[in-house]
Amino acid sequence: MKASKSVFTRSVTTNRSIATKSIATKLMTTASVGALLMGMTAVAQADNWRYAHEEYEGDVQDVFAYAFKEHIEENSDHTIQVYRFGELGESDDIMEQTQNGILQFVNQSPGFTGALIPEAQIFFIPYLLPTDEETVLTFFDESKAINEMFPALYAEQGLELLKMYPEGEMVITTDEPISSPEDMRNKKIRTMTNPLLSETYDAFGATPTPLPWGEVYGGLQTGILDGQENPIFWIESGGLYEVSPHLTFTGHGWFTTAMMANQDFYNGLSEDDQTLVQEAAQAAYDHTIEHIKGLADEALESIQAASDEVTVTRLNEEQIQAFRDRAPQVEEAFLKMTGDKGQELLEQFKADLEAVTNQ
Ligand code: 6CS
Repeated sequence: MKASKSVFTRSVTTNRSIATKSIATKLMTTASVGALLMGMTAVAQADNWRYAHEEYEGDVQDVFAYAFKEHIEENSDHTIQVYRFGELGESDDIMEQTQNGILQFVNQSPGFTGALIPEAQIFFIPYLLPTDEETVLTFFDESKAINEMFPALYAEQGLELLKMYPEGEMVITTDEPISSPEDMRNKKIRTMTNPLLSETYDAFGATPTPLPWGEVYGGLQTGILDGQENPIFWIESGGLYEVSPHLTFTGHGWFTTAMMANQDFYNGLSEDDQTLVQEAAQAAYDHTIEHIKGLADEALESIQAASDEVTVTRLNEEQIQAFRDRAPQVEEAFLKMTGDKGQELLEQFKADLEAVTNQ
């Protein structure tokens, strides 16, 4: 058992709790959340910081958030209140609350931020990142594109980017086994809500269907959707295998996420507190990277133990090539959407990848 799991208890979410969370999410508007939190501000101390993320108890973003909280609280008098998925709305809601200064910290994935910061869609160019975990982790640690160029892009939206990190390799789940772009024809595949991911699934031969997370389980259950993509730990945690049981490892990308602060809040901190926040983000990152090692294998074992219906297809090189052949058109679409800035980022991204691949 991983150290992180013994510290932060993990719970598997049931269908019913997902449905309940989804309904609660719909009922809770950004305005009502704002009013609720503003009310709390009146009684809360200035050093009680609010931090929302997109996942459930024990999931990767939750592990990061609690490690961040632990570091802040052990090294200062400040406290952190963590809000999980659904408590304050969908991913776009918590981003809006952070930009408005209602929340101090947020974890939002480029899958959603791509609509706000087009360059963040770079993670959805298929086959850009390798599948080898060690290489990917070194890339995130050392990449100039990640650690120097992205902070400037987030700053344009009033956000202080603190960390970007991978959560796991993307796996496609569908209602029947697939092994080629032809098998994807007419399949309505849910994507996170950024335009480039729609281009990817279009290129893969499917019908992309962008939706917020709260709609996914129900969509698969009712047949409105035929499939989706996510890392294995989330396919287990969200119970997606129950309603979308055929898993395909295509090797086309990683689920990446980002943790950030409202920039006005961050700039208003004392130098000591800025250092504390940076150190807490680094400690949370180190802890989370250890947590994700082996997580996918462990989650896949749990899925296979829980369901006889599940099939797992690992595409061979030739089958992967059929999908990889469709990547250039997505890269072109990325460049069209992002212009010179996107081009510069992509060039640096590729140079950084080459540097870690040749190590
Ligand atoms: O597919 C999604 O929308 C969700 N997937 C993960 C792994 N985290 C949060 C995100 O909302």
